[in-house]
Order: sequence, then C-alpha cells, then structure tokens
Amino acid sequence: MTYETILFSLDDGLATITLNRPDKLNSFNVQMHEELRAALEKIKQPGQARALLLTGAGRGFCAGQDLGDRRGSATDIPDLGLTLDKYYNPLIRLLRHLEFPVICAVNGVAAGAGANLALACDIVIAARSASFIQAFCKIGLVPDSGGTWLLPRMVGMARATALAMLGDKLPAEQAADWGLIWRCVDDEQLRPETEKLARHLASQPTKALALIKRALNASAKHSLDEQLDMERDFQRIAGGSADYREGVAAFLDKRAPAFKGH
Ligand code: LHQ
Repeated sequence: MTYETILFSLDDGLATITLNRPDKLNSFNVQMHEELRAALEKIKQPGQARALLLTGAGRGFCAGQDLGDRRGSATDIPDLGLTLDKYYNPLIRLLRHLEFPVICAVNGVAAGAGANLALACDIVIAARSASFIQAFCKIGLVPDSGGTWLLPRMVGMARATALAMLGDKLPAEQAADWGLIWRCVDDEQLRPETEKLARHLASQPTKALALIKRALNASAKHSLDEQLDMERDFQRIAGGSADYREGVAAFLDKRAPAFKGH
C-alpha cells in the first residue's frame, strides 16, 4: 500500500509511523485515519514488528480532528458518535492492544484527539517546545479518544477536570512534572532519543513486554486479588518463553542477552 498522509517504515523490528499532513498540523481527515489503520493492522500481524515509534511531521504532532469540513448548520445535525465508532475508538483500541511497546515522540502541539492519541501510547516523550491541549471544550465537545479515562488515572481528578474544562495549553515540561508523560527532552534530541529508545525496546523480550502492557492495562479494572491471579498466569506464560531462558543464561554467563521476542 502507498501512503499519502502518513510515512511508514519497518526496519529490523522497528515500525515508524509519521503523521504527515504538516500544513494542517497533522489533523485527522478520513484518509489519514484509513492509512494509519492500515499501517497498524499490518504491523499487528505476528512477526512484523517489535516496537512502534509514532510521531508527526513539521511543527505539530496532531491537532485532532480536521475541522475544515466540519462547519455545520442547524438543519444538518452531525452524529459525531458515528465518527468515534468508525475511526477514533478503533484506533485507540488498536494501539492499546498492540503486542509490543508503542513509543510516541511528541514533536509539537498535540491537541484534541491528537493529545489523547499521544497519551494512549505506552511511553510518551515530548520535545520541550511541545504542548498538550484538551481542546474539545473550546468547540463545545467532550474529550474523546480515551481522554476522560486516561486523564484522571494519569494526573488525578483535580488536574484532569481543569485540563478538560479549561482547554488550556499544558507545556511538555509541566506534563512531564505531572506524570502525564514519561519525560521531555530538548527539541533536537527528540528524534535521536526516541529512536534509540524504540530500537532498544525492539531488541527486548517482546512477549514479556506485551504481557506487562496487558497487565498494566487490566489493573485499572481489577482488585489486587484479581491482579495477583493475572500476574501468576502471565508469569507462567513468560516463564515458558525462550527469552526467559536466554535472559537467565545471559545473566549467569555474565554476557548481554540476545532476545528473539518469543
Ligand atoms: C487545522 C486544525 C484542525 C483543521 C490546526 N483542523 N486545520 C472527534 C469527532 C468528530 C469531530 C470533532 O472532533 C473530534 C475530536 C477532536 O479532535 S475535537 C478537537 C479538534 N481540534 C481542535 O479543536 C484544535 C484546533 N487547532 C488549534 O486550536 C490550533 O491550531 C492549535 C492550538 C492546535 C495550534 O495553534 P497554532 O500553533 O497557533 O497554529 P494555527 O492555529 O495557526 O494552525 C496552523 C494551521 O493548521 C492553520 O492553517 P492555515 O491555513 O491558517 O495556516 C490551521 O487552520 C490548521 N489547523 N488545527 N484541527
């Protein structure tokens, strides 16, 4: 498949997707949704990728929905629920269920669904000049793409409420201080740092990382007892992997492990 609104590469287990509508701050139109979905479905297939790096082209990461064709009239009421059902919700579910780490390099402003797309990734690193804006309330909408679920869990109810109700710009450094993202780096360091991290993760025990991701995702709806049971089940699976055997052997041999991802 050839892509026009994203850049896609897959190299040595590392998939890289760059949202590529820089003139519109990489906001989502239908084509970008479809191309991003196709790329994610491709790398979801077993044996395709062991890490994904997601970023944006130009000065923005993603400004959410392209509002260019969304001007409405009182007689033509849109069903935005359909847009979420068809595009945004499957996208967030797909990302959260990928069986390898997703690293987001937030290169500039992340607004509306673009902010929550970034926050749905597993490890988020932002350029110092980047920012996060829950822009929805500014146009009479509700945070979507998982925002109302993620925000209170990540930063607590007081900060989540103010972010969602005010729609103020949260600078990357403050986002890192609040624990909304993993960390922020100087702008020129963003690409090298995130690529290094993503390549490292692509060489790690992918099966165990996928189980970690599933366990952490599930923890939000589990009691401690349920989570202990899940950890037992997942440790049983991890303990049967070739990478576990390799990890222990490498430790005992005092050498670096060579994980294969299974
Ligand atoms: C844009 C956009 C954009 C089109 C910048 N669309 N062109 C789900 C279901 C269905 C419908 C509705 O939405 C959703 C989910 C959502 O995502 S709702 C939230 C939608 N996003 C926003 O409300 C953010 C709108 N953008 C902004 O507030 C600003 O552009 C931010 C704060 C992101 C950046 O501000 P600046 O750095 O000052 O840049 P700018 O505003 O000058 O934008 C640069 C260009 O990008 C400009 O085009 P132009 O031709 O004038 O240079 C903008 O019109 C365009 N652009 N966001 N979402």
